[in-house]
Amino acid sequence: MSMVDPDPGPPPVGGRAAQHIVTIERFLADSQPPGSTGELSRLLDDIALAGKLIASRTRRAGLTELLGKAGAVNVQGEEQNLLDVYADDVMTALLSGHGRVAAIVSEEQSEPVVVDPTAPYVVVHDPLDGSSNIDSNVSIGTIFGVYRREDTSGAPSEADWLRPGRDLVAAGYVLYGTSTMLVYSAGFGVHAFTLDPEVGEFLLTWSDLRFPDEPAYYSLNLASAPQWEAGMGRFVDWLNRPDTPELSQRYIGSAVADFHRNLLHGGVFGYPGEVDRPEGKLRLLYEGAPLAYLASQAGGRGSDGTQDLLEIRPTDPHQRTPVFVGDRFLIARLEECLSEE
Ligand code: P6P
Repeated sequence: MSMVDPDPGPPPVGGRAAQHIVTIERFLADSQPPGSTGELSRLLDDIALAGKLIASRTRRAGLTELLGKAGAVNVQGEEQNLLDVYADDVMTALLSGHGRVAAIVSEEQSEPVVVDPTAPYVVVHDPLDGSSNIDSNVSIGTIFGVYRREDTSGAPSEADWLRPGRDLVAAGYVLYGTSTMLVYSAGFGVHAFTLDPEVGEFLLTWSDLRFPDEPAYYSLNLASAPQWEAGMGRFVDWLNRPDTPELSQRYIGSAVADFHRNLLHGGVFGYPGEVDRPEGKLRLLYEGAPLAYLASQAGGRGSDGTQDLLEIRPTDPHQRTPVFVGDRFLIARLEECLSEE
């Protein structure tokens, strides 16, 4: 077997570069809390396999029929890409049939899908966030969150998935970019793995990732500024003052990619509410809350502009919310700007 040299390069300011070759399966097995059944680890292994399969197709999207549109429109009213449908199908297939997942809430499914009614977990996910960028070869990602059911005696119900993000037992994303990375937390820090396509393994690249103390970026679509409330203007003005942290503006239009860059190098990502869309665009359950969970595990925060995203209990699986995730100092300043009259 060729000696895999995952050469993670220098760790970002807030992480520890891997010193040994560790697969995600081994890392999950070794980091299980005492008394664990191993079911959550195996569920996360299933998601890692789904990420490998989706990565394989995403890498070739430009060369196969998958680049096109599926011809359908999802519950969001967004035209589905073939890759959206493929990613959703793969996640459903790999999360079914093992007695681990009772129900799946997906951006691509109008209703939650009941899988194994007496199983202990519920998975919420956006199978391919940022898919509108597929044809321009921009990084896109799968975002997921895992809840442990409090009562498995009956069939899964909305009490199992309409949960605040503080109830998550794990969350993460798979980023399909220049390399494929899986970043997750199960409540004990944030850890990043890079897929080595030659051996088909996610290898530990950085452990205990934390937002650097000094942020470098802010990610806002300034073209939408005329649609924002006045407080957002005060925040952007504050960001650009000479006596505040000198940040660069980077906005990819793919939340996972923006979040990932800010996690490694410091910063904040935001999708504010707008005049004609005060609830914003991103979904609370399977986009905002998982990213806020990761942010909180990495020393940052998630907010809707007024409160911690992890405290909001959704009333609908596809509920939208303004989303701000990243550096806790920048988010505190943003909340101040939005609260000023
Ligand atoms: P806009 C991608 O469609 C997405 O859901 C997020 O990944 C991304 O941050 C946002 O929408 C981009 O939206 O309106 O700026 O193009």
